[in-house]
Amino acid sequence: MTTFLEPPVAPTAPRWSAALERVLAGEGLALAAQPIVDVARGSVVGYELLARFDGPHQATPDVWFSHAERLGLGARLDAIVLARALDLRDDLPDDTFITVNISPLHLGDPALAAVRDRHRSLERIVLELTEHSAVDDCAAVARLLEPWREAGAKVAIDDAGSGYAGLQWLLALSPDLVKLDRALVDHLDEDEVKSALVAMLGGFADRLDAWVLAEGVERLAELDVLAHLGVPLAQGYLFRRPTLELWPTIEGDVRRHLEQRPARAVDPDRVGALVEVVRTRHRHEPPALPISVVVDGLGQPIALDLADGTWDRVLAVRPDETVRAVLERALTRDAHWRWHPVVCVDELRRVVGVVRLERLVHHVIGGSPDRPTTHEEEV
Ligand code: G
Ligand code: MN
Repeated sequence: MTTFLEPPVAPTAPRWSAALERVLAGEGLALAAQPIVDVARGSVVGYELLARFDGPHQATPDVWFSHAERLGLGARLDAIVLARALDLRDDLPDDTFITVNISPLHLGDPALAAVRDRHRSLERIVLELTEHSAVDDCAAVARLLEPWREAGAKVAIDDAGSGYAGLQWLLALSPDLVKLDRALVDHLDEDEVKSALVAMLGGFADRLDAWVLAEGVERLAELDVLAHLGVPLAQGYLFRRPTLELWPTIEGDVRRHLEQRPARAVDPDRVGALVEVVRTRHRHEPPALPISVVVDGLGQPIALDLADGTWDRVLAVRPDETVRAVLERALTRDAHWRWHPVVCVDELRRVVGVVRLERLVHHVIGGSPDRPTTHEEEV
């Protein structure tokens, strides 16, 4: 695939410097949004925000960004896009996030740091690290990310599996989200090598505790293979093209296709069968008795709120882990919290419920504790 990242040097070259200064002053820049879809549920869980320019010349966003870079304005351009994204966050639908593209080379730039420091928290913001030239020093990028992570931002590696974002990046940056390059997704239903690579990257992401997002999904056949491989998130023209409309929903026929897939059966030997639904609450809300889970803006667990008013750490488990394996993990915890419930989370690490230790023990020794009725039953 050829992209024209090099600025054209025709004698009629538009006055990029003036055009960019206008954008940096806040004019002629708009953010388009493209939905990010939870493959298992068919719901929108987030939006990638993409810069769109209306300037004196018909140039694609890539060309704008490369001219900005050439003129030393790249970080300021990333900064104004991020600032706009943060303004839009106030109207973001519940339990969704936004992703913004940022060059890793700009993370330490004062223009970007200023935007970061103007906000109390960067919760619900995912920084997509996009780089079209090889960045050798992954460790330096990881250090630059620290203040962003401390402020609550999550990190995505864009174009994973392409030549630029290899396994080394994933290891060094330990991202929250791995965005599979479009080229890997394109016709993967007809290409065993691509689907094997996606499965491999999925396994790798699991180890890093990251979620995988497949980009550039254009065909239902691709979506079905991705779902079969357990890829939790997807994005692409199939669902919706980027649009200036906030906040875009997905095409009705694709949503129906996702909703009509049969629900997975509950295996009695997996912890999913022992989950009890409990109240979740945000940090500032009052506790709910006897137990509740404190969650962040994405519904991911921060702490377990115990009946005696104390908070504790969370041991997060997935519904498809075996009861025995979870019990073993739970019992390796320090004595003070060994017997506390574990928190069951879905593919996006959102709270599904809790599992009490006594239920796990009962199951393993063959007793029959009261069966919860809150889990998904096969229909
Ligand atoms: O690398 P990054 O993911 O940031 O690229 C985003 C670009 O990809 C946007 O300009 C968007 O318009 C484009 N895009 C989004 N979905 C699709 C798709 O399904 N197919 C193709 N070819 N391009 C897409
Ligand atoms: Mn991107």
